[in-house]
Amino acid sequence: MRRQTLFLLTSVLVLSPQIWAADLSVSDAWVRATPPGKMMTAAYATLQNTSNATLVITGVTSDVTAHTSVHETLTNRDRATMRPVQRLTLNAGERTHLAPGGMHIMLMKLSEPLTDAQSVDICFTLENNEPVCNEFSVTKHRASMKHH
Ligand SMILES: [Cu+2]
Repeated sequence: MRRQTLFLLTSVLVLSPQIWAADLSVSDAWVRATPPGKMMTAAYATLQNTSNATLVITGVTSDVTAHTSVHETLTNRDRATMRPVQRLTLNAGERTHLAPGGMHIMLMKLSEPLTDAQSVDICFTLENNEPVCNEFSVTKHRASMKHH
């Protein structure tokens, strides 16, 4: 990183404490192991905005595929379809669940299957904030997850 860039970053930190104080807490983070023959899967977690300001998630990235996005599930006449969520807004203190059948993180075009005991790094891109990254455990069944 160049000296000028570092100086700019430092200035932003000093001048905008209200923006940088915003925080996203990610818990119960897990990824479903890929079913046989499938090179896609979904990740789930509980998200909480632990700050006093509104947080907006504008994207999501992972270390296993460039094709990572937040999806919501819509049910229309008994047919479930998924569509990307461009902006996920969490009000101060608000908690939301990414869970099977609802909102989830979609991991597509994987280059290798994901199996039990692996983990995936997933980062949430936040508006006006640094990304928040978390380790997601790969598991076949949610029940086998260890709570900590
Ligand atoms: Cu999806």
